[in-house]
Amino acid sequence: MALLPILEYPDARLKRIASDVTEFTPAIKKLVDDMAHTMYEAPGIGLAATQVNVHKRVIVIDVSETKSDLKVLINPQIIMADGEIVGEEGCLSVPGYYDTVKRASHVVVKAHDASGNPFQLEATDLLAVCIQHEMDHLVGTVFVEHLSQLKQIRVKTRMKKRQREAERA
Ligand code: GNR
Ligand code: NI
Repeated sequence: MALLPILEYPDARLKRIASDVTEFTPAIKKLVDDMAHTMYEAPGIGLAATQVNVHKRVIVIDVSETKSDLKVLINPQIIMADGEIVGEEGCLSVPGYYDTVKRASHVVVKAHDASGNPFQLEATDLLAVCIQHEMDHLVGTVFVEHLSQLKQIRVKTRMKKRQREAERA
């Protein structure tokens, strides 16, 4: 299993739109394994393929306390969303920055697993938030893009400074 490098905002590659997975090949299974490993190692509660510069509609999520409930969502589609939840979010592509975002509090999503089997998942609270955060990545949206323009400029400035410092180190 490989640890995959995670793109950091405002990298232009985070804006790419992911394509549907059309064939459930061993390469897709390897991508899912590598993404799960990368998510657990980070550590994070979700990871979208876009974040590891693979522009396919693949998400891994594990919001369990014990990190023992991996969910793999390929070609996910939200078929129902209702309610509202305002919660603090973070993102592995925006390390060190957290802010509140408004999301649907209850979603039903249909997706395929790594073998191509279709399933539906009903989610509330943190899992619902995480699904929406990850699905945003697949269409090129990072959570900070839900914040005010002023905050987006501040986050960009902070991230660019961080990246310059990392280059010097
Ligand atoms: O690890 C993560 N934590 C998190 C917390 C609140 C809302 C969403 C998330 S997802 C994030 C990992 C990540 O960046 N996924 O894209
Ligand atoms: Ni994220």
